Amino acid sequence: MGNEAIPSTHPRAQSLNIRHALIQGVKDGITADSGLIAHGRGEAFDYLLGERTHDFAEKAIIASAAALFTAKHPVISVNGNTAILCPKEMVEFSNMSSVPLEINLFYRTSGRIEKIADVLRKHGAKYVLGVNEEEQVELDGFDSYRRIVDRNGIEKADVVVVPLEDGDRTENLVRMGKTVVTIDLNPLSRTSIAANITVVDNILRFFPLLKKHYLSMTPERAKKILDEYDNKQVLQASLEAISTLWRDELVRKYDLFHQ
Ligand code: PTJ
Repeated sequence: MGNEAIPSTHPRAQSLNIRHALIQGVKDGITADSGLIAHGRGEAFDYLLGERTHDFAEKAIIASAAALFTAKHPVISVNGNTAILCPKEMVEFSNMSSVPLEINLFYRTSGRIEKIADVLRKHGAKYVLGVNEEEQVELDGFDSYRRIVDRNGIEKADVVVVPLEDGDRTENLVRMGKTVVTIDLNPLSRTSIAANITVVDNILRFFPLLKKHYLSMTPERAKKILDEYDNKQVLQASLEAISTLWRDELVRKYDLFHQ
């Protein structure tokens, strides 16, 4: 990720370079143009969260590792933003855990599916679903193109990871009895509230931590973690962090709010 206009010394160089990687993703037909707006919303929440993984997010990541570890048919849904933001780390996790990656798009076109599949394969992905039309089925109750899924992936999955979602799908998947893990920086989104496990963190920081916790999982530990996990508590903690973090930071940095 890099853009010649952005000096490496710029205090927000990394964040700006990520924007440019997504802009390039749109130019290359990988990311949806709306993906840039979705990213902007995510950036705003990340800013409010101090751009770091909080304890409540790590708790949710540990629960995600436990859910994937104990699942019979886990799957990770991939869209045009994740394909640009974290292809290396996502593929590394998928290959290591044998959890397949299924391309499932809101703004679905066959061209975008092929291009995203190319990105994943270039990074060495062994398990890519959602590309073979003969394996596609349509789920009931979904109005968007997200209804088109792979029979070996989302259709039969018991645990589905849905990063950067757009709403109705999570509610439907949960209604179907599937466990949904989402990664969404906005704890107030419909997806965040409907999911069984909500990781309020940047997808950029998610997969390395998921890998670490997955590697140290055991069946007994996974069961205990899932029995004790409370997603409402995680969402509450994230809202508290958003409302207190910046007040504290601003007081310290700029002496604001002091009379
Ligand atoms: O590639 P497609 O066609 O499947 O389309 C994908 C997008 C992202 C365009 C589509 O799913 C969409 O419109 O999503 P929304 O409704 O804008 O929701 C995206 C959510 O992801 C928002 O709640 C954002 O706050 C959040 N988000 C954005 N960037 C990140 C993020 N969460 C975690 N990490 C991020 N980097």
